[in-house]
Amino acid sequence: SSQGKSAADLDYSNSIDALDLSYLKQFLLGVIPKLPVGNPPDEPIQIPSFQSLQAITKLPDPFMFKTGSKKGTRVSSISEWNSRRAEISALAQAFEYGVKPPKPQTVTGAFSSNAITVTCTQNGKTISFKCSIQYPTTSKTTYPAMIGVNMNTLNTSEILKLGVALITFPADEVAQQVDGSSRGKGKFFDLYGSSYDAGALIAWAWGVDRLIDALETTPAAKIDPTKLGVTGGSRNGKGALAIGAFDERIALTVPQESGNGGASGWRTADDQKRNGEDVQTLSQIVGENCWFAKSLNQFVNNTTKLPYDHHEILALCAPRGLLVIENPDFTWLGNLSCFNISTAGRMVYQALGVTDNMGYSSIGGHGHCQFPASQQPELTAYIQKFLLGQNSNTNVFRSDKTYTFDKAKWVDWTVPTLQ
Ligand code: MCU
Repeated sequence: SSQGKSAADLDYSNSIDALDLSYLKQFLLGVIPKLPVGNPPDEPIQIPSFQSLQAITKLPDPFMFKTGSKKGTRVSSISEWNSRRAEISALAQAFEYGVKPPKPQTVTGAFSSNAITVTCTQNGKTISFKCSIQYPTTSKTTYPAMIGVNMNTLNTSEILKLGVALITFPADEVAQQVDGSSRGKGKFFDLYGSSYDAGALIAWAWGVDRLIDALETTPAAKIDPTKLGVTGGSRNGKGALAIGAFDERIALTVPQESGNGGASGWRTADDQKRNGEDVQTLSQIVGENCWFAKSLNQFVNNTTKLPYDHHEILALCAPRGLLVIENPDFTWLGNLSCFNISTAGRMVYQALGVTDNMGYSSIGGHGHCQFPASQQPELTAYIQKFLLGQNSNTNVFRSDKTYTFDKAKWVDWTVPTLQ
C-alpha cells in the first residue's frame, strides 16, 4: 500500500552534498542562475490516503501545497518551491512510480575497456551492471556525457562531435519491461525483492543514481559527474524523464517521443480519448506493461483523483535543463496532450525566472524516434548550455502542427514570480 509513507521513506537526502556542489560549480561558471535546489522538505510529507483525494479536473496548481501545514496555500518564494517540489516528488513516487530507494550500503565503480561496472551491495545481496562508454575523439581530462536509457536514439555522432561522451545504461537488465509479466524482474528486484512495488521507470532512476555514485568515485572513467544528461526514446523516453525528474544530479533531461507516461498528461490524454482520438491513457498503460508501480492502478477511471499531473513531473526538473522532443505523426503519443503539459510545465520554469531552461519541440515527417536533422540545432544548444557551460539560445518552443493551449479549460491558477 502507498498510504502512510512519510518522507523518511523517500529519497531526498542521499545526493544533497554532491548536488549542492554541482550547482555551485555551474553557478560559478555562470551556466545557471542562483537557485537553491535539493532542500529536504522542512517537514515530513504525509501521503494522503487514496480515499481522501478530491477530484481535480483541470491541471492541478503546481504552486499549491497539497499536504502538511501549508496545505491549500501557494508557493511564494524559491525556497518554498523547493519544499513543494519535494512534495510533488513524494506524491508521484507514492501514487505512480514507486518509491526510489536511497543509496545502498555500498556502491563501487570499476573501469575497464571503455565500460564502467557498477556494483551495489545491500543487506548481503550484491548486483552489478555494466555501462559502456563511447568517448569523443578530442582528448580531454574529463568529459561531459549523455546517458542513453537502453540506447540513444538522438544523433550520436553529432553529440560526440560536440565533445560529449555517450554512456549506455542497460535499463532492461536493471528492471525488465517486456510486458506486464515482467513486473518484479531484473537486478533492482534481486536487491530489493520481487514484490517491492516499483515500476521499471523508478527502478531505472535508481540505477542511474548508482551509476552517478560510481562515476563520482571512478576517475579512470574520465566522466564529469556534474555534467550529465539523460535521454531515451519512446518507453525509454518515459524512463529518461523519470530519471531526470527524480535525480538532481542530472543537468539535462531529453525525453524523445515519450508520449503518455512521459511528456503527456494523464488528464489531457483522457480528454483526447474522450474526443475520439486513439491516444494512450492511464487506464490502458497500467495493463500494457510494468512501467509504473501497482499503486497507479487505483487511478484507472479515476485520473482526476491524482493530486498532480505530468506538467509537475516536468517541473521536477526545474531549474535544470529539459528539452521535450515529440512527434505529431503518431496519434498514440497524444501530441496535443504533450503540448498542453509542456506549456503548463514551462510555467514553473517561468516562475523561477528560467523559462529558457525548458524547451519543447514537436516535429514530424520521420519515423518513430528517427531524430530529424531539423531538431539538431536546438538539441545542440541545450547540450552547449547544460553540459558544456557555453552560452547558447535555448529559447525553444515550437511545433510543426498548430496547437492552441486552452487556458480556460486547463488552468485556474496564476504564475507567481518567485525570488
Ligand atoms: C511511446 O512509448 C511506447 C508506448 O507507450 C507503448 O504503448 C508502445 O507499445 O510502445 C511505445 C514504445 O516504446 O515504442 C518503442
